[in-house]
Amino acid sequence: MSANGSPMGFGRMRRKEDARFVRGRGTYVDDVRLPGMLHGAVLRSPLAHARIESIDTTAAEAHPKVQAVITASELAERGLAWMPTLSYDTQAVLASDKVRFQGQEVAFVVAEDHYAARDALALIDVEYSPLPVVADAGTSLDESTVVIRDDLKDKQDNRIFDWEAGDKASTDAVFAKADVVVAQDVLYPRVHPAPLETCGIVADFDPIAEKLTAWSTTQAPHAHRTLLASVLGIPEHRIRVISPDVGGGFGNKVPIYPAYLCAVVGSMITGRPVKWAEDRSENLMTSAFARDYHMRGEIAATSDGKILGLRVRVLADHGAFNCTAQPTDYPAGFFHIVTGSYDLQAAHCEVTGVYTNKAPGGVAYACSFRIAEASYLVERLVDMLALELDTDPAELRMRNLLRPGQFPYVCPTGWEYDSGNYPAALELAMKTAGYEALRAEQAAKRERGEYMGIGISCFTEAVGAGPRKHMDILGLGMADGCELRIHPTGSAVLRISVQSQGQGHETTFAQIVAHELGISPDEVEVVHGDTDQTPFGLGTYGSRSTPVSGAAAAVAAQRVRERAKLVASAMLEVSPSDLDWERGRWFVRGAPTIGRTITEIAAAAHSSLELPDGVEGHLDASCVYNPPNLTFPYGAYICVVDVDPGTGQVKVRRFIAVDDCGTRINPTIVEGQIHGGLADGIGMALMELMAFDSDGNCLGGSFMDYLLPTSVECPPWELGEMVTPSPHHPLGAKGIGESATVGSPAAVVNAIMDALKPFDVRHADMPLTPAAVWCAIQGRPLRSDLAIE
Ligand code: MCN
Ligand code: CUM
Repeated sequence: MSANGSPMGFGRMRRKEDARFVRGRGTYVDDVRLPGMLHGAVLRSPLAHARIESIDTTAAEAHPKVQAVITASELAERGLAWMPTLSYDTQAVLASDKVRFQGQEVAFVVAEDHYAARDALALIDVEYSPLPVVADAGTSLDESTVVIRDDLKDKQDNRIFDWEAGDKASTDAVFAKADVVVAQDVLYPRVHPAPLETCGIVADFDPIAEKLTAWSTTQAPHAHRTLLASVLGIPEHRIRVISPDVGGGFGNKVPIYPAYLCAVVGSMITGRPVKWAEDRSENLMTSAFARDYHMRGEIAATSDGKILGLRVRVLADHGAFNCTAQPTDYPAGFFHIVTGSYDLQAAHCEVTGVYTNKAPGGVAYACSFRIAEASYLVERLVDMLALELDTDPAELRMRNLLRPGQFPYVCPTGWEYDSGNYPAALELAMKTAGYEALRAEQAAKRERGEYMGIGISCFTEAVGAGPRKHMDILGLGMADGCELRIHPTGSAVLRISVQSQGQGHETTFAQIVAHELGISPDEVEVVHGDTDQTPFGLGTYGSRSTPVSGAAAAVAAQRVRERAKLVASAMLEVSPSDLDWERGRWFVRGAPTIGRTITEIAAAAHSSLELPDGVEGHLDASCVYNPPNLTFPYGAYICVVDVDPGTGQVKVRRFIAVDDCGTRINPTIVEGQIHGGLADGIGMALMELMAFDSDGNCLGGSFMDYLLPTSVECPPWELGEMVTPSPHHPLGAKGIGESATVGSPAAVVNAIMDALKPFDVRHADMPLTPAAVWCAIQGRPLRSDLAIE
C-alpha cells in the first residue's frame, strides 16, 4: 500500500479522476469558452423524406447577431457537401437534393450567442416536397418502395449489403438430421446510447498558422484527426483534436457528425472559434443509434438436448446513411459470434443491411460490434428450445456449454476463443441465486396464481480489436501506441491513445504502470484525449482499451524495467544477468539487501553515471501494441422477476451476475462497469425504444418518450467473480466495458417469458413494457417499434 492507501499495482482503489468529477470540476466541451467565440445551431428537417425545392436564408442573414448561414451550396464550393462515413458510404453534411430522415441537417447558423443562433433558424425558409417514407425495414426491399439513396449512382433499391458467415451446407445438414428445430422471429429494437453529455465541438481555425484546433466529444481523437484531415484537406500535423472530459459515450461518440464539419467551416468563414453543442432531442433523434436488428433464428437439437446448430437471417436497419462503425471487413460487426457459449457443430448467418428513412449511425451502445444482438438471439433461442424439450433452461445450458479443455476453441463461424470456464461460471451463478430454491418458490407461487420468473443468460464477448492484419477502420489498422516517461525523481507520465468517457482510465492505466514498476499509482500521471500530447491509436470502443492500449502500457513499462536493469547493473557494478526483480527494485541475486529502487535508478539514468553500451540515458519507453487476437470475456447471469398479470408490470427482484474478464486491474471499477451494463440491460429489456410512426416521425425525441432505467428499476446487484486470464494478453486481462450490456437483456426477457409460461407465451419482443407484457398475456404480442397499426 502507498501512503494514501492505494495499492502498488492491481486492486481496489478509488478513481483518481473522481476528485474533480465529484466536485463539479470536470471540463467538458461545453465548458470550453474561447475569446471571441461564436455559437452554431443546426436547422433540421421536420420531414423524414422530402425533396428540397428551395432554401432561402436572406432573413436569417439579416439578423443583427448572425455572422454566417451555411447551406449545402457553401459546403459544395469547398467540396464538403458530402462526407465519407466509417462504413465507406457517404453522408450529406447539409442536405441539398433531399432530406432522408427526420432531423437531418439542412443549414447551420453561426451567431454571436447561442440564443441568436437558435432564433435565426426560424428565419430560414425551406420549401419541401414530401416523398413516400420507408419507416419499416421489413418493407424497404419491396419492389414498389421508393429508393432513398438516389444520390448513389446505379442504386436501384435500398439494399446496402448482403453478408454471410459460417458454412451453409454443413448447417443445413445438421438441421436435416435434428430431432427438434425451433424457429422464431426476434426483434432487437432500435435503442439509443443516450450519454449524459450530448455531442459537441468547439472548432478554432487559425487562418495564419492554418491550424485547426477542435475540442470535441470523441471516443477516438486520433481517428477523428485523420478523418478531419482527409475530409477537410488540412494537413494532419496542422490539426489538433482535444477530447477533454467526456460525459459518457457508449459508442455515441465514435462517429464524426455533420455539425462538426459545419462548425469548422463556420470558423473558417468568420475567422473566430465556433461552438456547437447538441441538445437532448438532437442527440436522441439524430445521433448514432443502436441495434434495429430484425432477426429470424433457428436452433436445431437432438431430442435429448444436444444443440447441433444455428441458422440466422437478419434484416439490419441502418437508417438513411450507412454510418455504422466496425472493422472494415465486418459489415454486420461481430454478429457471427452468434453461437455464443455453446459447443455447436455448425452455424450459418446471413445479414442484409438496408436503408430506411431513419437516423443513421448504428452499432453504438455497449454492443461489442453487434454481439449484443447475437447474444440476445441465441439466449432467447436456447430458452425456447428448453420450453420445447420441456427441460430446465439451466440444465440445457449446462449440457451444451463449452468445457474448459476445449480452449483455445474455434467456433463454427471462425472466432478463436482464448480462455474460459463456462460451466463453473454458471454453477457459481446458480449457487449464488439458490437456483433450486427459486424453482421451488416459483412452483409454489404458480399454485397461488403468482407469476414469478427466473431467466438465465450465458454469453461470450469478443473485445479488443485488432489484430491490425485483419481489422482496420477506413484503412487504419487497429493497433494502439503508448509512451511512458520516467522523470529523474522516479514518477511517471503515461501517454495513451484511448479516451475515457467515464471508464476510469486515469486510475487503471496508472495501476498498470504501478504494477509493472512497483511504484504507487499516485506517482503515474495518465495523459489522454489530446492528439498533440499522445501517440496514435484507434481509440476507445469495443472494450478495447484494456485489451489493446492496456497491453501497450504494460509492455512499455516492461521495457522501462529492462532498461532500468541495465542502469542498475552499472550502478551496482554487476552483470545484468546477476540481477533479480522484485516489486520496484533490482537486486543482486543471492544478496537481496544490495539493490536499487526504480526511483534510484531513474535518478542515475538522468545523472552523469557512465551507462553501459546501448543505453543512451533516461528510462523512457514506448510501444505500439498489435493484439494477436481478441479477448473473450464471458459471463453467466440469472435474473428473477415478478410479473403482475393484471397490469403487465414487471419487477426485477434479483440479478445475479458472474463475470470473467481475466485479471482484474481494479475490481471496484470492473464492478462499476458491470453495474452500469446491468442497468442498461434492464432498460432495454423493459423500456428503452426508439420508435417511429409511418411518416418517419421519431417518437423518442425526449426523455419523456425515450425511457431510461433508474435505481428504482434496479435491484441490489449480486456479483460473482471468475478469473481466467487471457493467455495472449501481457496482463491476462480481458475487456469488461460492454459485457453486462451484452449479457443482461436476455436474462431479463427470459425471466419474464418464464413467468408467463402458464399463459403459453413463447416470445414477445423488447421492450417489455407493461402494455407489451399485457398484450402478450392476451395472446396478441405487440410490434412495439412502429406506431403504424
Ligand atoms: N478494467 C479492469 N480490469 C479488466 C478490464 C477492465 O480494471 N480486466 C477496467 C479498465 O482498465 C477500464 C474499465 O475497466 O478502466 C473498462 O475497461 P475496458 O473493458 O477496457 O473498456 P474501455 O475502457 O475500452 O471502455 C469502452 C467500453 C465501451 S465500448 C462502452 S460502449 C462503454 C463502457 O466501456 N461506455 C461507457 N463503459 C462505459 N462506462 C462509462 N462510465 N461511460 C461510458 O460511456
Ligand atoms: Cu458499440 S458501443 Mo462501445 O463499442 O463504444
